[in-house]
Amino acid sequence: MADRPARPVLLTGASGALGRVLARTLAAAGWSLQLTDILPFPDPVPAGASFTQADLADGVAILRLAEGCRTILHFGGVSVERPFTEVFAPNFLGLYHIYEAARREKARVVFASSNHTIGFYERDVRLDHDCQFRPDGYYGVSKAYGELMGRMYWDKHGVENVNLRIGGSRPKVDDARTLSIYLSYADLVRLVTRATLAPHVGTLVIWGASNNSRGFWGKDGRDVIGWAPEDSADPFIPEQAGNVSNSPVEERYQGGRYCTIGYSRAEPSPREIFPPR
Ligand code: 15L
Repeated sequence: MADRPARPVLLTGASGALGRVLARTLAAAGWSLQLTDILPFPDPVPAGASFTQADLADGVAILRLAEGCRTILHFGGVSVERPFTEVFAPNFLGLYHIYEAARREKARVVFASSNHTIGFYERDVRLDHDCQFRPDGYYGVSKAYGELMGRMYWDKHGVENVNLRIGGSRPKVDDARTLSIYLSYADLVRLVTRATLAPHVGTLVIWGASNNSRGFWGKDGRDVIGWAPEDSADPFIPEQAGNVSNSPVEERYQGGRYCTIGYSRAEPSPREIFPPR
């Protein structure tokens, strides 16, 4: 199998933390990249790439940027919990623009979804990819909607998509929760590479986590793309296992701190109203 796509790849969110990692490493691997973000690109634009500043809410701009691309790596939009009115244009309207562009170009979408689609599951529950959504805020709802949009565009229009339910992809394991959700940058790059190059994917959900013994997540579509994580948060267990907050809500749920933002229940919720299968 080829180690790089035959056609250009559109990367949204190129100026964000994960976008910058992907831009640098995929360009170094010889990929032809069309980079975009609402913010300027903070690094020198790598060889083989071009950068265009654009707003995901501008559908015409997104259609133009996607012209000739056979893959859209959609890492753009709001990436943390924010009020609904701030999430709406980039993550709901923008996602629709991405899928319309993919439909027109017959492109595959690789979507940076999030663990916040299922953030209100307790931490001792092991989830498979077909569990029900339990988003922990408007951001999580926007990512669940993005996955559902992928389901619909595959069934209705044959637009392939791989939904990466990313845990915590950051340079360091910085607390106890991250021991369960950590995705190293190297595992992320290999995951995006496989999701792009695999010959047929249909519509898939894959947990974006390294090989963490304390992980929350089980079955998913990784075998279809031939990806397995190689790194692990485990070496950081002695250093980080005791690094917890003093919030019972944060420590109870997989989504951690996001669950506490705007939380207004007086009593803890009963366990497993929606038991996982
Ligand atoms: C996410 O989805 C965010 O994009 C990232 O910034 C982290 O907050 C991560 O989740 C997390 O759950 O730690």
